[in-house]
Amino acid sequence: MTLSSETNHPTPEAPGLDHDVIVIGAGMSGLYLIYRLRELGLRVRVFEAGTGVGGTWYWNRYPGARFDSESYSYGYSFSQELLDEWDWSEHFSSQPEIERYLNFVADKFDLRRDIQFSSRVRSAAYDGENRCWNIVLEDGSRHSSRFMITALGPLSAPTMPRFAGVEDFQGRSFHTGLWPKENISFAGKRVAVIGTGASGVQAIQEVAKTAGQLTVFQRRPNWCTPLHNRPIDKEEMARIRAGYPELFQRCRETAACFVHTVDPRGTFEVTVAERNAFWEELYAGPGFGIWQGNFRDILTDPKANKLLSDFVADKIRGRVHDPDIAELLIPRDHGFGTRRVPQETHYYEVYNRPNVTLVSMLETPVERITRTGVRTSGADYEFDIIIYATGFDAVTGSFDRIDISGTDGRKLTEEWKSGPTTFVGVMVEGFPNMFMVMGPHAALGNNPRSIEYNVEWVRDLIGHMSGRDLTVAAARPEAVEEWTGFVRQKAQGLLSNEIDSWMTGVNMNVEGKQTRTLVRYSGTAPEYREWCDMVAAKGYPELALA
Ligand code: N01
Repeated sequence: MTLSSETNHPTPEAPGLDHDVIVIGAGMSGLYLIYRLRELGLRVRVFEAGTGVGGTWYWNRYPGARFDSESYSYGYSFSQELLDEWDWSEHFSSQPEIERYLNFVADKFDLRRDIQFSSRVRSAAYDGENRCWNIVLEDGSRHSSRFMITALGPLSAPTMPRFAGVEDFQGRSFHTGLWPKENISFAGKRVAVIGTGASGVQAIQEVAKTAGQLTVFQRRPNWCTPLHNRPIDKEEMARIRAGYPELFQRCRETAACFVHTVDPRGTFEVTVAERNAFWEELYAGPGFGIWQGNFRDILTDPKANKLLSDFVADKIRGRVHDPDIAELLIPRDHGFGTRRVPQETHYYEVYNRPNVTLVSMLETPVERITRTGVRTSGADYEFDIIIYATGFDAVTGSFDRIDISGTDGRKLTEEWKSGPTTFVGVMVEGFPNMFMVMGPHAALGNNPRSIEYNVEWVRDLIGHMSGRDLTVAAARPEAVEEWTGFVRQKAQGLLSNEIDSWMTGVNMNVEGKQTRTLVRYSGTAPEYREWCDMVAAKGYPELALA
């Protein structure tokens, strides 16, 4: 056991290994891991596929990309200095500002020296004899470490639709999640957007402003509600800064770490007038209030959910001039909030513009992409630019894209074939010394709040091992079973778990992901933390430590 000169903390011996910890990904999780693991005096190496930090906020630089969480609730909370130094310019900041923020963090804490950019991990294999992970990058280089931590992000494996002819298109085409750094002009161009999830909605409302002609290809519509973004001036920022302790405390108490608090009343416990007044207030309020701060039963009681859906449907009808288009934009296959609610700014009004056309792929499916555009069962369309806002192979997809093998060569993709099983979303049985931040079955939501918790939990576990000369941590099968059972139990009764979406592991564009699986933990974040805190307090009996 050696002592780190910087911190006087013991470090786990890793003779002959290149690093103590290899982290995959330099997004919000990876950056914070460097900061916290350095406290243990560990030699950390982060491999990042991109050329810069930011993860999601590095790749998703499509027009209109911005926060759907209040900016100040999304930043890191761990450093008072950082909170004091950084000013947010909008309640829901845009991608360029978020990327600037994450670069500011990387510079402030000198994190870059532990990151190797343009380095995509191809494979990772556990070596039981030497108690280490062997990692191979796309360039063929090999790297070993005692621990491997995945900081891949739940939405980082973009997926293209399985349309014939995608390669044939002679114009320019982009996926929202792989947007280039160069400025793309839409002025006077014929532009298609395929997909109307949160990314598509943000892109559509922005592209419509300048495109010569914008054609939106929508399969299943989503329930979108107004973001109500506005700038933050110096005085308001000072008030926000003064309120940070209360803000982060509130985020610790809410189910999904957002600032919005569920109303304890039931939908049918109030009068019709009270209910409608409350919903009007929420619809006029910022962010996810109408989703995360509504009556307690709107996401569990089908009748309550139907009433709210009808309320939002009427809002859509009131905003779209052409009644036929309005009806096309109203979801029929799922209730409000049972899929992720896209946040919008004049999105529905886009369809009142003369330069915008909506094509329902439910009525006229896309048959193929052609050299000049898109062919549906109804017509041929010509485009200069096609934007694929077709989403991600979520949660487990980024793991599937790396060849990860554990004890006895067990493949992670095989283990998770019919859905992931984990221990507290951080460990997988048969994959010792591999820890996941924001992996399947961790508490998703307002992610940075969960990232900070997850990272600190992993840091504490490694610290616990270091202090006791332990070099292997493996999740016990019975602990995985118990946690997975809890995840299953918490999924019961939530309407969103009865709907196909990335949140239920469905992606029609990915082989083997056509049926719903339990990829997500649906309990509350406080319950999640209570469980994890207990594990740590008891000294990790759920793990085999050696
Ligand atoms: O992806 P999505 P996203 N043929 O999967 C359509 C986060 N996010 O990138 O619904 C035809 O939601 C698909 O149609 P359908 C957020 O958590 C956050 O928009 O399957 N259509 C759908 O309309 C979000 O939930 C922020 O019928 C096809 C769309 O493409 C998550 O990322 C911003 C198709 C995909 O929607 C994912 O959002 C943006 C096909 N073959 C995103 N394949 C912020 O916080 C796909 N589609 C700001």
